[in-house]
Amino acid sequence: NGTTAAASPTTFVVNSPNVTYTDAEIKSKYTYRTTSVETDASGNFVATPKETQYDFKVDRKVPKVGMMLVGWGGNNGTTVTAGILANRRNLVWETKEGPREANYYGSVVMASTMKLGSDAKTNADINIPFHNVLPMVHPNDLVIGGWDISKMNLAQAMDRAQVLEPTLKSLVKKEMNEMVPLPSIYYPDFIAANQEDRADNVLEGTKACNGHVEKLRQDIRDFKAKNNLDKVIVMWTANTERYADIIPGVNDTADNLLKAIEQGHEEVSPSTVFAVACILEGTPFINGSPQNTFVPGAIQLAEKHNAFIGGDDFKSGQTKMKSALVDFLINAGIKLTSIASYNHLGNNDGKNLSSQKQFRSKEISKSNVVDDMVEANTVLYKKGEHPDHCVVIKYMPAVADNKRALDEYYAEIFLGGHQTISLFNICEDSLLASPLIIDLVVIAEMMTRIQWKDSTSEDGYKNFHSVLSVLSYMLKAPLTPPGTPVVNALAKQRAALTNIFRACVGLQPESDMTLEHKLF
Ligand code: NAI
Ligand code: DG6
Repeated sequence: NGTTAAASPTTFVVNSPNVTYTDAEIKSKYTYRTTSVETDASGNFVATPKETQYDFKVDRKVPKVGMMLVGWGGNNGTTVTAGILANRRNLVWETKEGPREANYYGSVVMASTMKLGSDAKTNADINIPFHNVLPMVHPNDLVIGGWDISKMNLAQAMDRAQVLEPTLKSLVKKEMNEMVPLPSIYYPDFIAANQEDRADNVLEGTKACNGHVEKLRQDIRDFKAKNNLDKVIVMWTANTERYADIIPGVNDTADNLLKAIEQGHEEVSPSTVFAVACILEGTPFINGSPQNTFVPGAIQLAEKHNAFIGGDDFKSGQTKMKSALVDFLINAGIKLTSIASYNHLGNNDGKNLSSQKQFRSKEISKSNVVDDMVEANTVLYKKGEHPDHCVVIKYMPAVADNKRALDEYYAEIFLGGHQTISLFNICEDSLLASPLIIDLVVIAEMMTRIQWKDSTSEDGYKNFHSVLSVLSYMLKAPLTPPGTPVVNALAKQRAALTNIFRACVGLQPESDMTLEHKLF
């Protein structure tokens, strides 16, 4: 009857000859169906359905995972830490609106569901929590650590952030008092000069060097050993840096980048040094900020070492709305002609972004998010035609973490008419970013346990490509394997994620055809 079944069991098995389960693994045989298009002699397209057979293998053992945050003492770092502690302990706290309990709202992994299929008797949709599709780590079990150039313990840093309710803070304060960030690398030229007064926890040296790479690698190893971890994921949630210049011979290849670090070249940023340390250590590294951490040499180094990287820039509020709304407008055949995006915020991120070079990094990542959608609609847009798009960010200390984002979307509609849509989006920035940090860590870790092979080849199983573009949903400027397209449209990004996970258990992509409700 098409309605959603009331109660959905949270675990499932796939009953198919193409799927086998052992205690250690889930193996699936999967037919990937695409359409190959050629142009014939008269210039017409010829579309040919194509099938490729893949084998997927999922390691079922959920490891003990550490999450190390660069910028742990910042607003995101303290908020995600307090949030995980609150969830782990099922905390409830008083607010002026009544008691609130810990949750993972805003996390695709923890708070969204996926349609498994239709009830065999009633045809009602059966939905399961996304977290149950594959054997993923539970965020409550993450062991948290990290670095910061500020030596405040996490309880003081949480106060500095001004994000959480005092009642919640009092419940996690004792534990967070004991958490102190490791000293980090600080190359002042890469972040705003106005950040200098918090840099009291820094390693010696203001330029990249092998010593820094080795120290960060040792930090990861020590953290792993001390907490008896199987795996660590590192995430950059530190200040937005300026872009690094791409210089031939310096950061254009893996070897040149390593040489540039050894020689202390000034165009190697702290975030790139972290990335290199993680790659060499075989630790997945994700960049939550907009700068070009992954210079070509860093990507090549990751490929060489078969290490996982992902980025860039958490897609939390305004840009998430944009990548959904623009997709809707253009797919509805409405010709978007301009987007004016304005923000003001008063947290330390806003303070850092009040400096022109750091703002420029953010401006780039916030501006490119509509390109693929515009390019795909050749009916509305001529080749090279693009909507005007302007991004403004202002620092307004009084509003602290409660970022304001105002957007005007201006579009051309039927017969020369116009549609203007205005959005006013107010949200605590770090409460939106924290669940994304969790999703990025959980999904990146899951990807380290998925392997594939071409069923028709003699080659054995291998990893997904080093650049984890499957993380795109959570990121404003998704990094993709060199030479592959960037997908910004939010619905497509989610579909890629859910359908790849479905393929790993031998399920077809989620189809919204619902023929069972149309053909009878
Ligand atoms: P924040 O300024 O509160 O925290 C950043 C922390 O990084 C600070 O504690 C700072 O001391 C530390 N830091 C700076 N350089 C460092 C280094 N080299 N090593 C270690 N620590 C270092 O900023 P917030 O709000 O936590 O945001 C963090 C990053 O995430 C920013 O780049 C921001 O643009 C980005 N972001 C935030 C989003 C959000 O919704 N909150 C969304 C998208 C991106
Ligand atoms: C002002 O835009 C500050 C930024 O750090 C953003 O708040 C952050 O990048 C989130 O951006 P968005 O566009 O996803 O809300």
